[in-house]
Amino acid sequence: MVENLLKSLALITTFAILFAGLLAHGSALSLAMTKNATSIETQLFFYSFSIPPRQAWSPFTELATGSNVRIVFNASEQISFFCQNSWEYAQSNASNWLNVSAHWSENATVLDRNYTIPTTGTWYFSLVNYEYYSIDIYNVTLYRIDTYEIRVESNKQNYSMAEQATLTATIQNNSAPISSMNVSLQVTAPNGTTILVQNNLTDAQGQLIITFYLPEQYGQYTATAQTTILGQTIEDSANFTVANDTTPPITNNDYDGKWHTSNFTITLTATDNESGVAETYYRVNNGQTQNVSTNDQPQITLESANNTLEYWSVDNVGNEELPHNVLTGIKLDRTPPTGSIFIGGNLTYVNSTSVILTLFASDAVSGVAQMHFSNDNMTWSDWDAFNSSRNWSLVSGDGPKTVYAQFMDNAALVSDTYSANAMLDTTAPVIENVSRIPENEAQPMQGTKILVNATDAGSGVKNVILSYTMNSNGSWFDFQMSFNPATGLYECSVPGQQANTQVEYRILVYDKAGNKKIADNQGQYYVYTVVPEFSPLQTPLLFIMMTLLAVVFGIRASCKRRKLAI
Ligand SMILES: [Ca+2]
Ligand SMILES: [Ca+2]
Repeated sequence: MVENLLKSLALITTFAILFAGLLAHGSALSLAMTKNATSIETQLFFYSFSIPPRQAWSPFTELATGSNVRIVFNASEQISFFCQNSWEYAQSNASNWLNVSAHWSENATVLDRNYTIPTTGTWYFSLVNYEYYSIDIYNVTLYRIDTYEIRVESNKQNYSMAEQATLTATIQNNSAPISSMNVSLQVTAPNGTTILVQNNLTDAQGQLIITFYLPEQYGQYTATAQTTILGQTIEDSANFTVANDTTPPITNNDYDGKWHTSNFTITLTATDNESGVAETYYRVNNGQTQNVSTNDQPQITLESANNTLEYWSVDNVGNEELPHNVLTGIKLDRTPPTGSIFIGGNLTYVNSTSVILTLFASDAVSGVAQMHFSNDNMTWSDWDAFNSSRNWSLVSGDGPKTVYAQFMDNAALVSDTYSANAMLDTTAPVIENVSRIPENEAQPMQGTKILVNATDAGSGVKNVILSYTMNSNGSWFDFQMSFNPATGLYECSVPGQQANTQVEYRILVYDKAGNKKIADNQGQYYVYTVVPEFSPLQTPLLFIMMTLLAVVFGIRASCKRRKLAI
């Protein structure tokens, strides 16, 4: 009953407490644990009330991104159940609550939380009391936590004698912008004397930059920057050296001397034992001068057998490596070779599994180095030195054959696969039905037609030759037989011969793969003879007639001679 009454009372007693507690502004300091940073808490508001409101709001507070705030909530007595109480913070548009809240369920009298502001803006802090517990006193305090940090740097780690040096001191605060703050800069020389003391205000970014000339004294110098914030002194120091250095750096490269097949980096490594390396410079193929700090290590991107790299380093006091190093013959080839393959001189048919391959390949950058072959595009011969021809064995068995070739360049890039096709035909043609017209003897000067049926199932008949000789005199005449589509036979005529001539002939058939078949009547040749001009019975009669004619003409002649003599 009492609780409900209190809740009702609280519900209608929503406190508008904006700006309440503002008068409680103040500063609480906490000692920095580190030398170059300190945290300082500034109280932004304080509010105290005895009956918990439904909702309590803080005043507007401008906070930067990354600002740290701390909220401390005190109750006058320990309470066991505060889980419905919630602190939240929101941007100036209070309806746009961020999903950041601290629900308190601790059995304690103090809630102490730190938050980091996510976005720059004007912020409220609000207590929402859902349960309306009656506690004698609530105290709510909001602090901003300023973390100041100081840093000093020299523009170089190593200077040469009497060089101009630049020191930069920077103060940062992650909870509020820096306004001008006083910074003391001091430099101690190697012999312990103080050579510079400057007290100046920083700019709005918290920076103080001092440029001065170093004395002629080798060794290590120390720069110290110091500032005091609300009684807290923070400082930072940095060392730099004035080096006794007359020796330039030495720069080495890691190129392996080999062909590379993709763009690659040559790493330059420089050493300087005195003041240290300030920068390494280089020029690729006589191009623009570049440096490793800005442009990274040199890249070789031009396909060539002779890229060049000129490189050198400079140390921290300006000694330059002279003469510059020049690396030549840097090899890059990204392009595989191209080529072609032919079986024989581009044969369509072959009559043996042993063939000669004819090869062409080119590679513009590193050159063709090797080749290998395959009958099935899976199992490959060993790599051999490239040659324009090579003996090769096809897979046995008549039929279509393919030979595959690949070529490798000197950078070990392998070409596409090239191939050549040929028909393997190891089977000789077939000869049937050698015949002639007339079938038996020929008359003197009568031509004789020879006919033959020649076929080849593999590559086909290329040509059919009739070869004949007369009277076994050792001289053979060859005639190309022509195909007669009407009869399906090859035919050729032997010219007419003199009487009593004996003609021997044979037929040779070649297929397109070069296989030969001879039909020669089992080595006996085909034979026909030319009959005599007259029959044997007519011959004696002819002789008698000729003799009689001779006698008659002989008598008449002697008579004439006799008359002349008279
Ligand atoms: Ca040096
Ligand atoms: Ca190539």
